[in-house]
Amino acid sequence: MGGGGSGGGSGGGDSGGGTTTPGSGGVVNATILVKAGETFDGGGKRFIANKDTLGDGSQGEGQKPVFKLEDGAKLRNVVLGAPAADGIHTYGNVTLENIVWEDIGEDALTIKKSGTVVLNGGSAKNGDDKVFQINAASTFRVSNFKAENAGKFIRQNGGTDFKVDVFIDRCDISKMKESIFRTDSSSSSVTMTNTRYRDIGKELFMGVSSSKITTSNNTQY
Ligand code: ADA
Ligand code: CA
Ligand code: CA
Repeated sequence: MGGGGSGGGSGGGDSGGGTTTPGSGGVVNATILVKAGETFDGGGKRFIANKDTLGDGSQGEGQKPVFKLEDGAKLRNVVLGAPAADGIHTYGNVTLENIVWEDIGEDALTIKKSGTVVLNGGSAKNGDDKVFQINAASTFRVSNFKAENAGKFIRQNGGTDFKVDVFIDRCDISKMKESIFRTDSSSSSVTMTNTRYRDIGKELFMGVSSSKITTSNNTQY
């Protein structure tokens, strides 16, 4: 696959999200760019990175993303199979719906440029370190998402002091070796609501000022 713009697969289901249909989106040889304001609906198909051109999904930095989302882009109904290289990169205000990472690559998604990133629905598992990586001041809203077996669910890039506001709602987060959200920034905040969590190795929120933590109706199981 290469460069393919809007549209994507048209597999069944359509609006409503939450479902995936079998089928292959193919091996992605070049990052799929979803341009400003466009929507890419993967129709529940599985997209796999070409390990030679994008990356093998190891912990090597500098791998390329399978999807690059510009400001105003939307990505829906996508399964990322292994290898997932550097996953998904976002640049600005981006909406994602029903995204499944079957085996997290270097990381699953990176916020590369400031904006509000909204991810609703899907799952991610088996990462060596981060699930979500935040490299620019931003608001990140993740809901109805299940994450299992990684180092941390969300990491603001180490040593940075920009402000990130994280909202976690109706998620299921388990087997994180370190934490749910880790930051080195005293201005960053986290709000976690209606979420189930289990087996979080160190602290739920590492480095977050206590005055910047809001929690309600969460359950440890
Ligand atoms: C590590 C690395 C950063 C950046 C980040 C990422 O934290 O130190 O420079 O590459 O991973 O975006 O994956
Ligand atoms: Ca990394
Ligand atoms: Ca990365």
